[in-house]
Amino acid sequence: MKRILPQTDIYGILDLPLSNGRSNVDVARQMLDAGVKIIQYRDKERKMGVMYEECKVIREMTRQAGACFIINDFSEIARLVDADGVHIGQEDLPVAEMRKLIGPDMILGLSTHSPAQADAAVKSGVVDYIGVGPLYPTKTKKDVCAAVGLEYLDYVVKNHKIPFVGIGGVKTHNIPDVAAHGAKMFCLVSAIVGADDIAAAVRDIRKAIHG
Ligand code: 3NM
Repeated sequence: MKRILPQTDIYGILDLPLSNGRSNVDVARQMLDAGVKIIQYRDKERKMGVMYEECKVIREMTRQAGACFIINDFSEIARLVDADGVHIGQEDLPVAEMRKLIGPDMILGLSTHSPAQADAAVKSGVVDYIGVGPLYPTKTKKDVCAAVGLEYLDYVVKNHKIPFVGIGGVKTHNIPDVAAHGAKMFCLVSAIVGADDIAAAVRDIRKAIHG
C-alpha cells in the first residue's frame, strides 16, 4: 500500500555530530516521546553496517510510536529495515531512478533550492514531498547552497500543491515569519538535536508554530 507522509507540524532529522554526545537512538527516543511524528535518519559519515543497525532499532521505535521513518540517501537500508521512505538531494540519483529502486509505495522526498527544482520535482510525478530551503543560513548541511530566503517559499506556496517542509536555519524565533509565508511543516535540525532538553525545545517550537 502507498505510504503517506503524515500532515504534521515538525519534521525531525537526526544529526549525530550536533547531538551533544547522545546517540541517534537516544535522540530519536526523546523526539518520539515529545510527539514528533516524522523522523529522518541522516548520516553522511559512518559505515553502512552501523547505520543499518541503528535504523533497525529506530524503525521499531517509530513503528511503536506511530511515527513515519525516512532514511536519507540509503535506499538499500530503507528497504531492508522497511522504512516508510527515502529522502534525497539534487546531486543524488535522479528521482525517477530512485523511484525504481524503492518501488511505488515508499515515500520519496527531494531537497529543492529553487523554483526550477520545485517545478522539476512536481513534473517528475514520482516525488511525494519536497524540502524547501535553506530559508536562512545554516551550517548543518555542509554542501548546501546559500540561503534562498522566503521568496522561494512564496513561490512554492503560490505555484504548487505538493507537500513541503521548510528547512535551513529555522529556529523558534523565526518560525512566525516562515509560518506567515505559508509553511505548515517545519524542520529544525540543530535546534532540536542540539537542545539540552529536547522535549522542552519541541514544546517551544510547537508554541511558535501554533501561537
Ligand atoms: N537540508 P538546521 S538545510 C538537512 O536546504 C538540511 O535542503 C537543507 O539544519 C536544505 O535546522 C539542512 O540546523 C540543514 O539549520 C538544516
